Amino acid sequence: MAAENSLEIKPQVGIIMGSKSDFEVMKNAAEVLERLQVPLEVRIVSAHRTPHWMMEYAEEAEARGIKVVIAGAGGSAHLPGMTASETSIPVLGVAIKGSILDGLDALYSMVRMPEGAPLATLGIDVAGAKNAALFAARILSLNDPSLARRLSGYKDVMRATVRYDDGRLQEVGWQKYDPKG
Ligand code: AIR
Repeated sequence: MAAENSLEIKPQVGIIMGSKSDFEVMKNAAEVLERLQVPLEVRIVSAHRTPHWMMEYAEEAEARGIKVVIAGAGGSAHLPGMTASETSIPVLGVAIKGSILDGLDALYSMVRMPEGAPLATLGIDVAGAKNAALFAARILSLNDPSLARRLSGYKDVMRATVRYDDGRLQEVGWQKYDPKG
């Protein structure tokens, strides 16, 4: 049993979210990290519905080998900030748009952290979740040259995609161009 456990790959990034209703957005962060071969875990942790579990998660994350936490929440989004207050590892916040106020409520609650409790706020919804994953990978790549190479490959693909799109646009002309085609 012990040998089996020692072979387990420990997650380096913890993706947490306030509710299962955040999952469709936050899974984008998981997909980016998986593509970059960064070990991760995905958990539901609510600052308001399970405050003790949130504190436990934040307190224990570093000792479990987590190096960066990505925290997504909507509305009164206290999860990212409270997690950042309880741990010393970097916490990246993702504001979930939700059905009202366009996610500005969550965004403001993250960017208005008081001095002394830093929380990196990446943005709203899918772009925020993906950029949080890329940012987490950049942090980890400082001590992981092969991850740095994979990140560079990710950028190469992104650049090639834009050049391909522009090539198609020039080929067919803007009058006939169908961006979904
Ligand atoms: N939330 C959950 N616990 C505390 C907060 N702030 C957030 C979730 C979700 C929103 O409340 O992150 O974005 C709505 O949650 P639900 O479960 O009602 O869909």
